[in-house]
Amino acid sequence: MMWELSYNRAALRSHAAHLGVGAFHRAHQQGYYDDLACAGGDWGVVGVNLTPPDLAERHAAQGGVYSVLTEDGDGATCRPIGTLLELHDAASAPGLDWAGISFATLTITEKGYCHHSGTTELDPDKVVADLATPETPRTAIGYLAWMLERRRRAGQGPITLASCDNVPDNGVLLGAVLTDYAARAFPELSRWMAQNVAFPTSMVDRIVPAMSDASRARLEVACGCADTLGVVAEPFRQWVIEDRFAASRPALEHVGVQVTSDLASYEHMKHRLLNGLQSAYAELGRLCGHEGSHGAATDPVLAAWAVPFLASQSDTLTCPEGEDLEIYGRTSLRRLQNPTIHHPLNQIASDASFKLPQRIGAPAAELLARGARAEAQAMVLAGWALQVGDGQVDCGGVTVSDPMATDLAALRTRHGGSAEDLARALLAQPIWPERLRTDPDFAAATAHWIRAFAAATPATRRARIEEFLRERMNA
Ligand code: CS2
Repeated sequence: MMWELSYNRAALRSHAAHLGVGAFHRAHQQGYYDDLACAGGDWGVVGVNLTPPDLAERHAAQGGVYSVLTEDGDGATCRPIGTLLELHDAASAPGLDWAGISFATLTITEKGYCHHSGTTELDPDKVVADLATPETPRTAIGYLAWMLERRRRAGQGPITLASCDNVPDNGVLLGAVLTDYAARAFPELSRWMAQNVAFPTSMVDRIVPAMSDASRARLEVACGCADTLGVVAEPFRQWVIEDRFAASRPALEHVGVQVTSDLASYEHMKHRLLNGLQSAYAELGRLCGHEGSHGAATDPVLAAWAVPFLASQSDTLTCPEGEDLEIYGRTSLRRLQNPTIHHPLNQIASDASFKLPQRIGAPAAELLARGARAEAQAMVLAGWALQVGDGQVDCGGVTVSDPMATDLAALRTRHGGSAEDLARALLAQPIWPERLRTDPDFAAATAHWIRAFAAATPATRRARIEEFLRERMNA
């Protein structure tokens, strides 16, 4: 079958680029570009993927068009997407000409920034190979620097690079690591960048689990043909971007993207409520025997636990314009309860050392600083302490991976005999905010929950969480 688009794909132009064409990008940003094309715009996207799987062949095989199936308990909608004009893998990407591109977005995951987690500092050890041969880069940071250097040498104009990953101040982080890398790789680039590159911060949101055989089968029934690029996602979507651009850009505000000068409040709300709850369920849910976020979010004990957790996370937030934190929290829980979205907890638990600092660590530190207890956050970090470095494959066939797994698992082995020592050793890691590293009461609360969860079965762990909820109600 041929996909039917309501616009002429041949009339689109490659003005935009995206680095990291995973399931998320295909289900999220591409939908906005496609909406623009449906409304008569001509912005198409050049996709670049530096890491496997190689998708260029699949993209070519189906003429560049694929489907997005959105589902929840109320029904399903399948739509074709035609705005991903080109797709380049690591082999062809370094030779790509970015001359016509004025706006580029990135979803390269939290660890893709080659930084020290919890900071905006480049970790030079992660770019050693790229710095040795900066014209054949392998990392996203090395790749962007090489594209900018070629742009500078060719006298081409300014460009906007918008990070869309779940890291705090993602535009600031991208600008900082890229400028540092550029200064080491190309003598004149960082000065040129200061005049010619804008790094808006942005917040993107849609739950898009990695595709499984089951979701691929549902997608293919819905779109009526084989589709190796298609994705299944929840219906909810949001994109908020800071009003900071260096060059021409798509009129995203015409298709529901919020362009604002107050990005931080949206970003914190999303990281701490939606992502915070996902990560909390990744740790506590696995301890209670769940494999996916739907199972955890519909477990009555864990659903009830979300209420005090979200309330304490909300206490650290400034409500963004047009939002309501209570409704946002309730909606977040409902989104995780979507029966059609099978999001393995092991997928969410992956790279926790790059996710938990902003999702759990920062709000916990802020609560402690104002004299509150942060007990729900200590429970999550206790769950992390007990499972970090496990790499078990029993949850939905997905393995947990984390760049710090080996070091953290070694700490776990060394301090496994004492909950206090383990809590102190893990909380002393530089990924956490200062306050968390030094607060004896938080370490004691974390140790308490490590003990409570350690020698227990999923059922008794649930019972301990239930007890915690009862005590809170009676307090
Ligand atoms: C998830 C996110 O795996 C994870 O880290 O928490 O991918 C989450 O589903 C998205 O941020 C939702 O927008």
